[in-house]
Amino acid sequence: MDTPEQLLAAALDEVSHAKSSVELREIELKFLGKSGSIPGLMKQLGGLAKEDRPAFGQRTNTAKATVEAAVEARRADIKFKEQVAQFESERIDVTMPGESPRIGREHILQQATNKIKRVLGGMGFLYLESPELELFQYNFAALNYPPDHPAMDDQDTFYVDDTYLLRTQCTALQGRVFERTKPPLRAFTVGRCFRNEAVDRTHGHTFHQVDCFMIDEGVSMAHLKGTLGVFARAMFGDEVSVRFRPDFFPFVEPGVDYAISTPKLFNGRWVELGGAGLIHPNILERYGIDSERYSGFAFGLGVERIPMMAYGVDDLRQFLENDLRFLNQFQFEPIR
Ligand code: FA5
Repeated sequence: MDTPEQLLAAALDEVSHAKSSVELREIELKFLGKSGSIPGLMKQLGGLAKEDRPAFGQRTNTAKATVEAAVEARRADIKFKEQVAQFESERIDVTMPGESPRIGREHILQQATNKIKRVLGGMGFLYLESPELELFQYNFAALNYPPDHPAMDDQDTFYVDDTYLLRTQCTALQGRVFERTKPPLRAFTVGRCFRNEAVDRTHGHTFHQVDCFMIDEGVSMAHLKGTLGVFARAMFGDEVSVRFRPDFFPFVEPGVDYAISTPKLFNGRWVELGGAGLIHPNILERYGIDSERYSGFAFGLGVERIPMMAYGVDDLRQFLENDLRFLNQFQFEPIR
């Protein structure tokens, strides 16, 4: 029969050779578990002389405590080694080149649109949207185009039926606003327009426009000029100048087209941006706005013109061709 000291020696030997926490746990159960050999020593008590029992019990407890301490110490040791091994196997080489994530960027026309929204929004114009599939009524009739007027030929479009068409100009927003809102008002929109055009480097069948307008008492061409000047400088830089020339649009009187020039762009050549003017009194009256008391200005321009001028892109068809080699070149910032 084993003595406590024999079991203690055997246990310490095995513990010291345990190689893994699993193995150590088995050894712990073998010597210290409920039916382990050290607690099993107590069964011998009955066979001992009464006076020998306390000493035997004490030797057994000493053996048990010593083995417990040895197991704990060994466990900590093994755990440390196992962790070191795990860290080693999972080591990350931070010097290895990473996989670069594919980060998208906003389309160049969206970047230009965001900038336009910030600038006009910052000047107190409310951003609104109106449908691309528009009523003939808002695209033409409400804008003072007489029936069969040749001005509509300049904006030949895609008719869905006699009532609906793909809008040719963002100016179509105006009637929708005037019938719901009384002056003073300031609003603008940016969106897609469509024309049945002979497509070339500066004309697409699908393009984008800004349309911006305000109505208040005493609004004059001076306000239009001032607003367009601030807008152009915010978009293209402080050195830009704006030129106005008479032009005809049925919904403005007087009507102008406007161009900008800056020494940094196209050697200072004038580049046309869009049309503008004072909102025609007929339109104000049609919407119950007293044209003696109120007046308004409106201007529109092609969004494509902005990055074309900022980057010297000479063919707007590239904007919608989705060639990433082209699109990835642009991070729109004003030219300063
Ligand atoms: C208009 O569309 C008027 N609605 C502008 C306006 C608004 C005048 C408010 C007065 C008051 P126009 O047809 O000229 O006007 O177009 C304005 C601008 O849109 C052009 O200068 C050009 O920059 C752009 N644009 C017109 N057609 C196309 C096209 N097919 N492709 C690309 N851009 C175009």
